[in-house]
Amino acid sequence: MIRSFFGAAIIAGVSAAGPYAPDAVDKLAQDTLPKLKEWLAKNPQGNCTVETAIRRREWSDLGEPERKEYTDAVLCLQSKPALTSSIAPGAKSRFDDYVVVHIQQTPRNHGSTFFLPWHRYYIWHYENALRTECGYKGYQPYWNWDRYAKDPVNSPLFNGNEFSMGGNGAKVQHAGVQIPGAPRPYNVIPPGDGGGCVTTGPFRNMSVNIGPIAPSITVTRNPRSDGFGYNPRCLRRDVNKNAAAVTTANYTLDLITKNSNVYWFQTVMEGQFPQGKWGVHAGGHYTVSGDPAGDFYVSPGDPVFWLHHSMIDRVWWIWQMQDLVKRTAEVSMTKTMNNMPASANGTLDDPNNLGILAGDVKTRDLMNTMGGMGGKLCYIYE
Ligand SMILES: *[C@@H]1O[C@H](CO)[C@@H](O)[C@H](O)[C@H]1NC(C)=O
Ligand SMILES: *[C@@H]1O[C@H](CO)[C@@H](O)[C@H](O)[C@H]1NC(C)=O
Ligand SMILES: *[C@@H]1O[C@H](CO)[C@@H](O)[C@H](O)[C@H]1NC(C)=O
Ligand SMILES: *[C@@H]1O[C@H](CO)[C@@H](O)[C@H](O)[C@H]1NC(C)=O
Ligand SMILES: [Cu+2]
Repeated sequence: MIRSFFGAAIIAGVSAAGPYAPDAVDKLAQDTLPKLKEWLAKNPQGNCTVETAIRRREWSDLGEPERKEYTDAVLCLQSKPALTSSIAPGAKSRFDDYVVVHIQQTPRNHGSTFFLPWHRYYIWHYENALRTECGYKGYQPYWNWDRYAKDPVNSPLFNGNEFSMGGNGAKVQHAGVQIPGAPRPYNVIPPGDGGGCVTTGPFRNMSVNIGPIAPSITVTRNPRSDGFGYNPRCLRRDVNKNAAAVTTANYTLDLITKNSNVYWFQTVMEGQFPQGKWGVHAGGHYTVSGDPAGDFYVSPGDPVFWLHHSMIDRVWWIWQMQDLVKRTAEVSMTKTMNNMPASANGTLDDPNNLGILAGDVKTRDLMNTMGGMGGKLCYIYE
């Protein structure tokens, strides 16, 4: 039996995938967990302690049956009727509802104060839907990019077996991903060996229903200009190690340890395209690529999105643990993407909502995974 670095036993699954030795970011998380305990001793959060907190686990640390329970729950969400069809006639399922909300709020929640807290709320709500509406007993898994970066196509995430998140797309000729504003040679992520429909794994039959809006490959246009019309098509991917190359642990470790304020932490994470730096955020999205994963607006419509953004949230959590007093109270940037149109600086009192799915939660209440939202947030990453 192998023990994970937070001491919880991992019994199943390890033999199928690895085991993966802890990387430098895992070690940093492990080494700084005592700071979280210290902070909690001074700032008790009711019943939420490191011992009672939910544990979000890495994909291949889940046993194969647990991975299947997760993908079954996602398929279940894709089979339940949508709540948003009055806004988006193309939305056909509860899964699509989340895509609708992301599309509506893309310009507000990226390159703005809301990027990290809003996505924290969004993931928590989705995890909760899987549990309460689809009987899922586990928690949201994350994708530790480093584990698979060298060979993502053959990884437990994308190898296409029934315990994966689905395979690569069929090979089609395409030009790779254009990175706007980046200098050569960083203006294009060279293509991988996919680009077509995913034909293996749990999501081989899934229908992508809304969008595209800003596709990175050629896709039939949506009948409506807002992307909310019905446009059923296959899930397409171009699992791409060229993009994954900027998500290895050394990039993530630098991101966490070399950026001591949230402005730079978030800026480096989201990418500095004019400097030719894609960042781990774009790097992870374009490791999947295709449609809808490569579409800035519609990306949550590829089920892998949720594992990627959980890693984004985990990296924020690890960064916050380095200086909890300061970093659970620190926001920066304005309320609009790249401050366009110009807007006021964000504050801890600004509201975040999930459209018709869930109401306002102040940014302040999303800063702390241990007792935030009146105790509803209580999780760590293992
Ligand atoms: C703590 O208490 C709240 C409110 O009673 C409850 O919703 C939550 O599930 C509890 N959390 C834990 C970790 O026991
Ligand atoms: C996909 O559809 C085929 C044909 O209807 C069916 O036999 C198969 O079980 C489905 N697989 C999944 C993973 O949904
Ligand atoms: C990370 O390691 C790779 C491979 O050794 C190297 O090419 C890259 O420059 C490193 N990145 C950083 C940010 O250190
Ligand atoms: C907004 O934040 C920037 C950067 O921290 C700061 O320079 C500026 O003074 C702030 N503006 C207002 C109106 O507070
Ligand atoms: Cu993202």
